[in-house]
Amino acid sequence: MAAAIRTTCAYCGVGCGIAATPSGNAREVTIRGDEAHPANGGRLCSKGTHLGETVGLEGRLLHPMIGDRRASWDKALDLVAKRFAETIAQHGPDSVAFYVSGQLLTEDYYVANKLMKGFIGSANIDTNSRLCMSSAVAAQTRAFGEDVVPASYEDLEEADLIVLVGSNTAWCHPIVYQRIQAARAARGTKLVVIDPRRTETCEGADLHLALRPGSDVALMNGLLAWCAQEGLVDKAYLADCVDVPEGFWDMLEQGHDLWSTANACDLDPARLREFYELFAANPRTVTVFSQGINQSIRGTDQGNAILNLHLATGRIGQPGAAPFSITGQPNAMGGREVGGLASTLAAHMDFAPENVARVGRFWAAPRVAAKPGLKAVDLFRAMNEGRIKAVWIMATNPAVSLPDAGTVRAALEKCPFVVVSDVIAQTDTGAYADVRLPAAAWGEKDGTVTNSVRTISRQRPFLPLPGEARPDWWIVSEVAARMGWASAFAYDTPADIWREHARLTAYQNEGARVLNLAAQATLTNRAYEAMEPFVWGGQPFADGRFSTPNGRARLVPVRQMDLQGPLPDWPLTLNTGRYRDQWHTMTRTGLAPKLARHREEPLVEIHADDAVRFGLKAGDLAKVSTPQGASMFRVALSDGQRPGEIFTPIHWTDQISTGGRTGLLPRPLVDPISGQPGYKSTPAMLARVDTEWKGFLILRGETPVKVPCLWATRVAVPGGALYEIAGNGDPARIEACLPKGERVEAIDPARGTRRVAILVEGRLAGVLILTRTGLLPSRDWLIGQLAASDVGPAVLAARGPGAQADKGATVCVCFDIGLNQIVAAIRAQHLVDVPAIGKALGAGTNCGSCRPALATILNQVQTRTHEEALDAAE
Ligand SMILES: Nc1nc2c(c(=O)[nH]1)N[C@H]1C(S)=C(S)[C@@H](COP(=O)(O)OP(=O)(O)OC[C@H]3O[C@@H](n4cnc5c(=O)[nH]c(N)nc54)[C@H](O)[C@@H]3O)O[C@H]1N2
Ligand SMILES: Nc1nc2c(c(=O)[nH]1)N[C@H]1C(S)=C(S)[C@@H](COP(=O)(O)OP(=O)(O)OC[C@H]3O[C@@H](n4cnc5c(=O)[nH]c(N)nc54)[C@H](O)[C@@H]3O)O[C@H]1N2
Ligand code: SF4
Ligand SMILES: [Mo]
Repeated sequence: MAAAIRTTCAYCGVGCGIAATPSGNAREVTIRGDEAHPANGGRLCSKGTHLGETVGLEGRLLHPMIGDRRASWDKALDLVAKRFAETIAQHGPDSVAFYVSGQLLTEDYYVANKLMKGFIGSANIDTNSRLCMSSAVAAQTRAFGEDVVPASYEDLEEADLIVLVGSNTAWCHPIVYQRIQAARAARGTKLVVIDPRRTETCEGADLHLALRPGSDVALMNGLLAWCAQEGLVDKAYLADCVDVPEGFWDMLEQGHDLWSTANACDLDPARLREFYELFAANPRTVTVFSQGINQSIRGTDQGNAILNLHLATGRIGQPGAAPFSITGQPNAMGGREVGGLASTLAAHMDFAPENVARVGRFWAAPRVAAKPGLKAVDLFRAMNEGRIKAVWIMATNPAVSLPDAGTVRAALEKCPFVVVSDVIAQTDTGAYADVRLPAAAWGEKDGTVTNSVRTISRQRPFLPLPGEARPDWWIVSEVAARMGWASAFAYDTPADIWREHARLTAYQNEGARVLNLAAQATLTNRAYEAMEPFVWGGQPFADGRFSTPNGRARLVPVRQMDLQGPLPDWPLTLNTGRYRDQWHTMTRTGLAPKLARHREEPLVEIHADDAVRFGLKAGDLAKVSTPQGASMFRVALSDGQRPGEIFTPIHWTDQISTGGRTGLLPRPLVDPISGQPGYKSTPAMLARVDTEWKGFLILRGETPVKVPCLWATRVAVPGGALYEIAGNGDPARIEACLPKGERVEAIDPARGTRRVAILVEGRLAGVLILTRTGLLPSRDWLIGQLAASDVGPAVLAARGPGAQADKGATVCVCFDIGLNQIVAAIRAQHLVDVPAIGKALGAGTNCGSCRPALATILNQVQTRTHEEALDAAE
């Protein structure tokens, strides 16, 4: 076995260190947490743990493609350069655009930004970070004068109170959540969660405030008004370090008493008061916020409401006291550092004339963009209106992930020239590409990323580049050279780019910007190779000095906007977000059978009252519609939902389902300052979809099939794929999806049951199970038969010899433990806490991502047992 290579996780902004050991055998690799990495100290969540299952070549784009034809790199790059140059010559620099991603490395991002802003001369380069944290960027820039997150993970460990606002940390930043839980166990840190949904993050919290969606400004302003009244405002700090606009405190005097605030937020005043008192009692407060705050049409104001609170109480720049905008993607921060957003220029500089001149000098660039470019939603709108005539999309899947994705597809369809750089051959966005370029994937790419807390770490390659895949920085530099700028893009290694980026952050900085990587500017290639994770910016703002011209932070007056009530045709509000074990459009996590087990279908979660109201029950199919579009989901009842509000996941695409397409639904309304879409709140409607039959299809092998029926969703299983299906009319046509081989069947017309299996040399190649009225057998046993070598017609009974207990939905993916097993063990063995479940079953003892779920189950079983006991006593 080779030595372990230290790299960084492909997924979230926690930025965990990974030790990857290739076996030397094909693309096999053992993944472990890097014990020396400051983010995780060796821990990994379920997604990180199962990264090894996702590095195969299945589905990879391995060659440049022009249309559906394989092309040489030379041909493809020439074509891209030529079409961009022609478009610019004919229609000007603003007729072209790049749409990039927080999943690029800093070096890739730097080169793309330099090409667009310095050489093409337009700022039409925006990134999916626009959808993700641009409101936090805007809020921080307004308050601090620079986009700096003044927090560290250690702050979470030193805080006495942690407030999670609009953040499902247990699922989306699991290792941070584990660090919070460890701190709570060690020192009794209080935890408050502010989220309209009761998520697993709320499990065990001291307080969960299920506020009315969109009422966060009212809540934060109410708390600030109360702080002013109770003498909690740090007047000395304000006098020394913060500009307070005139009338700021007067604004808070009206309508911010406890009762008005509770009313605006639809909260119990007593619970709200509890929060206020926790805040008063614990000056060491960290407020973590993410998409519940950012993804709103008032996201920037919501961010500033939180920053105001921390500035006014002096809870910033001190150990254990910070506002903490936590980032989503692995390199969202690196992208912000190089300036990859259309609203910034480079290296934390904006478009002020002196910055444009400075960056122009540094790059020796002919025509640096002098004004901000189009932000993501506007960029695709401009494309739809014919104003963007050539676009290059890198490492993002906008046909799925932008709001009103149907219109985005229309725009891509209209755009005369679309280039897509991706690692995967078939994506919903790639379907619109004139040219597809094969990029190096995680495990192959080489460079740096910055996590949520400004820690820069290396991503190192441990696998060879497959096929003709190339790093993104190389692809962009080659196009730049072909457009006539070879000398400005003559990079041999990512280290060359890194040094140039570091030099730019330091160039005539003179303390104007916290981001200053001067020490990195002369790094040798060897030192770059060996780079240890390091933090830039230290403890920002510890000295009370900020990046504004006068060095003082600013309180920003923000007001709660009126919230729209339900509309007659759209009586519900749609909230959207993530599942624990899937990543965005599933191009990577979708390959891992274990990760598919946690949620096998896209669900619409609704409150029981709404189920009654719309005539739905758990397991039904339902159509969710909004003014933008409609898609189908499986109904799940959840008492964690507020009545009137429904939730769907963002992960499903056309590649893996016929429904579950959340991207079609959100409206393309954005925050007026940041341009970030309000994904968390769209007026919606719900209706049951009846089908004549339902069932599932299991197929050996990896090649996806399109199942011709109303509902079909696919997940990877060991050795093949499982499709959940439902539809109308004659189901016989579904058999076309089965492979060739020996056919065995059992058809029961009375019950409308149809079971067909295909055997090839004693092995199961495919099986179709359908029913009109009956129950469906357990999928687990049949999936297990894909590995068996002596399968006969008895397979159609769909169960093995002896009684088979149904494990229930998978909770612990590491040890494959299902809900029913856990409930049974809790009851039979009188288990009282999560460690006891771990002892009995192993569940939760590896990556720990399911521990919040185990706590929820325990709680439910215990209360139920309690209720049953009460019933019995009556
Ligand atoms: N498993 C997993 N982890 C991920 C990702 C993934 O795809 N899968 N993606 C990564 C990325 S890029 C990102 S950006 C992060 C996102 O991480 P999070 O922000 O934690 O995730 P979301 O599920 O988008 O939304 C968070 C919560 O905001 C709540 N919310 C909705 N409306 C409101 C409101 O008005 N007020 C408040 N206070 N809360 C509200 C929602 O109910 C939801 O529970 O996750 C990262 N981590
Ligand atoms: N309704 C709704 N929509 C949302 C959100 C929401 O909460 N609700 N959240 C938004 C947020 S926060 C985000 S971050 C976005 C995410 O949305 P996207 O960025 O569209 O999602 P991904 O699936 O991560 O897309 C990444 C693509 O890049 C490819 N890729 C991976 N690595 C590389 C690489 O190294 N090079 C290249 N060239 N390609 C690579 C992958 O195969 C994949 O196709 O979704 C946004 N959309
Ligand atoms: S928390 Fe999980 S997904 Fe995020 S970086 Fe760490 S291991 Fe990766
Ligand atoms: Mo994100």
